[in-house]
Amino acid sequence: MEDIRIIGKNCPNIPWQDKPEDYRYPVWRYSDNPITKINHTKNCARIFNSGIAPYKDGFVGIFRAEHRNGSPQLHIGISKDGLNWDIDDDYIRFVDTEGKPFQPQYPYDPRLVEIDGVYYIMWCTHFYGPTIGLAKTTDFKTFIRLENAFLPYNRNGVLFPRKINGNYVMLSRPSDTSHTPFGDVFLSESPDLIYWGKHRHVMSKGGSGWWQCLKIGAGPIPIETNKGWLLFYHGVVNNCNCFVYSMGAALLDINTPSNVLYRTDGYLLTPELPYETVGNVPNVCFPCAAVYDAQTGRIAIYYGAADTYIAVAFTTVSEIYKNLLENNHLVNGDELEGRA
Ligand code: BMA
Repeated sequence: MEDIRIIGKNCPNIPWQDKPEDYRYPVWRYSDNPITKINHTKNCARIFNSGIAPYKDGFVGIFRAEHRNGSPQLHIGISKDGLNWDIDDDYIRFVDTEGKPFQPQYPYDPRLVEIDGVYYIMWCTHFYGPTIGLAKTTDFKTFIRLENAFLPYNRNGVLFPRKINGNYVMLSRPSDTSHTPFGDVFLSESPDLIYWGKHRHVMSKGGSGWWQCLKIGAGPIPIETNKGWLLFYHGVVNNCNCFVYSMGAALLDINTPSNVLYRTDGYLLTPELPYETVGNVPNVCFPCAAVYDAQTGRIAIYYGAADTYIAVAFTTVSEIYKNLLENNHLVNGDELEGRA
């Protein structure tokens, strides 16, 4: 069997720790988690669910920071090692395509992707309810807000890192106004990041594992491999106390990414440690970013922990692929039902 490999850039300074020898699972945590603290800056009371990407000789982040009035804003941060972050105390000011100020209302859960030298930010924005906001920057100084991608209600908008068959492609999770108790992942295409169509269903909630029985949502930007797109996503179960957010992975067809090739059966990461189980919202692991090194196959995943901190977990593309092959959720091909 041919090995899986990442198709993309090398990142030799990727945050990394080897897997502990006695650890039996494919994703392991950074030993100094969490990497942000409560009241990280004067204005940023809690920083979690954030987009991070390699930039110049280090890393750049668009951080979801809740201010001391309880509302989120987006803040920029830079880091040499991807673990120690210098995060601006002031929030990002956006302009529209004509250069006039345009400030999104309570933006949250940003993702960050580079496509052909332009960095795009997707976040959950307010437009008569939650939907997907979009902006671009080339220098992390000027942030140009583009048209919202979708109608309300929607969350977890995640652009692929390149056009597929000539179009931009975005994953999203149609939802409702509040703490949505349902949700599947869909995909939409656009020639210009303005007009979206060719909507396709990608993955349903539920399946054989209770951990993802309520709703699911795309996480970090999909990683291109020679076997397909590697997607980390969150899955949610509602127990008698709360929603519990865990992380799984799927492999999507390279040319038709609405076609799910494999999907993990059990979760890869679930709240277990105090910074994940205790916080503003207990029991949340919410992955929003992953950086990789194509040469070694190393992947560092950034996830929001308990809506209070950012934490890091490590894996390799081979570990995840092996897990996907051995624990494939699609045993009965049930994802094929109802395909557009
Ligand atoms: C979701 C989003 C996330 C949050 C999660 C858990 O609906 O709002 O930002 O991390 O709930 O509270």
